[in-house]
Amino acid sequence: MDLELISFKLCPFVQSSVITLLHKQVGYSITYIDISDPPAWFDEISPTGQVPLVRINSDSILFESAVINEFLDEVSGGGMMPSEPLIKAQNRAWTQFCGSILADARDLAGAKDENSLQDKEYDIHEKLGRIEALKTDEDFFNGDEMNLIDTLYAALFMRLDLLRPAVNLLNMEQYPGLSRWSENLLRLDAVQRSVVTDFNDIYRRMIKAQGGILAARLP
Ligand SMILES: N[C@@H](CCC(=O)N[C@@H](CS)C(=O)NCC(=O)O)C(=O)O
Repeated sequence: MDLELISFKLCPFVQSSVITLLHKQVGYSITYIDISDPPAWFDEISPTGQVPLVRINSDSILFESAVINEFLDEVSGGGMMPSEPLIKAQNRAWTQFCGSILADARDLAGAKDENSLQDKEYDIHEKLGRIEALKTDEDFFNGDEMNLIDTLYAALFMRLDLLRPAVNLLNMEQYPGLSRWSENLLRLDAVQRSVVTDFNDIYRRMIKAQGGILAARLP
């Protein structure tokens, strides 16, 4: 099967698909676009105007990262989703929840005044607290193996880590379970190789370009 991942270098949802592909050792090619100025061919094939998008055998299109990731897992032998229906459904729900934290983190990074910044910090802490409450001592979300849900949290944790000099959201005292989970994920080869080599710089520059409060605080 020929897989082409349409990507934007800073997108956490794309990153979750790349982690899945690397972890499952599935061959793929990657095409980067600028999502703020997408090419005409992308608008033609993308139902939502969003990345990630996967083009399969040059003709079929899949969109929505969670759907893409389940497909990638299934066609490569499975194993990254719990088999029990309730746990599987809960994994899907908490994966979507991660998407809402990523949206908060994006808004936080662009916040132009202290009130908006504090509101977003509050929202993020509220959500991190909920996941901390259900995190077990296991290395990853479901146990000792990385599952699909972990791939999006890995992208979130990478961003929270990069924001740390400006705002320390994920700290060991407040979130011991999440902090250990983050460390376990960020040291994985598939996670480290899931972004372009100059990702940290590009991410920092994107925040600086927004000119918000965090831009001033980031070194
Ligand atoms: N629910 C989507 C979210 C994807 C998403 O938000 N992608 C962003 C980039 S990180 C995007 O393409 N934004 C462009 C837009 O919304 O117009 C998924 O999981 O694939």
